[in-house]
Amino acid sequence: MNEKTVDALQIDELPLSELTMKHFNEDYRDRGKPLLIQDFIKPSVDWDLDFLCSHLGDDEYLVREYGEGHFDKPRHLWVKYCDHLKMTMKTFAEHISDGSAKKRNLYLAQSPIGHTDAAKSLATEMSFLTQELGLEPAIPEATLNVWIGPAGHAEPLHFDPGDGTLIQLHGSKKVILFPPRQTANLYPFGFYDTLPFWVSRVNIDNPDFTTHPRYAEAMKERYEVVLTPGQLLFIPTHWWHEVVSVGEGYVCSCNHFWKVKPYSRNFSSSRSIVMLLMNNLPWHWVLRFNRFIFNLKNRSAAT
Ligand SMILES: O=C(O)CCC(=O)C(=O)O
Repeated sequence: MNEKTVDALQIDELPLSELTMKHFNEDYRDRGKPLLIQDFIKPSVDWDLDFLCSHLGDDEYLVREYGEGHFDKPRHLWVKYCDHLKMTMKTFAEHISDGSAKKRNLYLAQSPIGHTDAAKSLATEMSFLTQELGLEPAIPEATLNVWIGPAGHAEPLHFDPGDGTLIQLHGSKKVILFPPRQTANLYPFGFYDTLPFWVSRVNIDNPDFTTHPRYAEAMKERYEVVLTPGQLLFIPTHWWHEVVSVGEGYVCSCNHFWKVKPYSRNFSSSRSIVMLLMNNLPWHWVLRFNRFIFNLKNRSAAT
């Protein structure tokens, strides 16, 4: 099935010393173009399990459980994204160490840690992003989120409603990206489908060109980059990305979501407009409306 190969395109890379607000705004943020900053932090602190347990050990985090064999099923046939469990960092670290996190495909994903000492150790770097590059949090409560998981885990292809910065803190991650103009060729789930409309039905690690023939077109604009500790990747809103933990052991990174500027970049596709609306309405309205439409759809499917 995986018979088509095309060389991946490269993301621009810059050392921190060459980055000014003007350069970043004009060449990357305003254009919605990804950028890798090579030496964003000096990795003097390794965010390994000891560091994570000593700083975050007793706090509870939401862990995604994909389950054994989930990734072997064709993605367009998935009936759920994953299950969610709550556990302390110490318990999660045990699952990593004894291999059960890999077996059960557990991923501690997008967990806010802004209030912790661990996050405070990145205060200088975060103030570079806000003061020197002019980034503003996507919503006032937006904070640093931690992502930790066993090597081999692939966080499926999706896009986000805000600009993102992903900082690598332990181990390496391969990020595969496609620009927003490839959205139709990536077969996103529909509105009120089994999976959210910001997730792709294509398993890009084993694509099925019979079911998803237009993916061959998207492959011509497939970008790939490997993030190593200390590096930062700027991922503009609506850029599709899959994030694969590579190497041995486990990986840890932090991300933050930022306001999209210029505002017009919020309108790069019909999907982005729906996402913008969702994020600007009170969340309980959105949930109530979603429940109403789901019930309506299920009722008409049953009759
Ligand atoms: O690190 C990951 O697994 C996913 C990160 C991500 O999706 C993001 O930074 O937007």
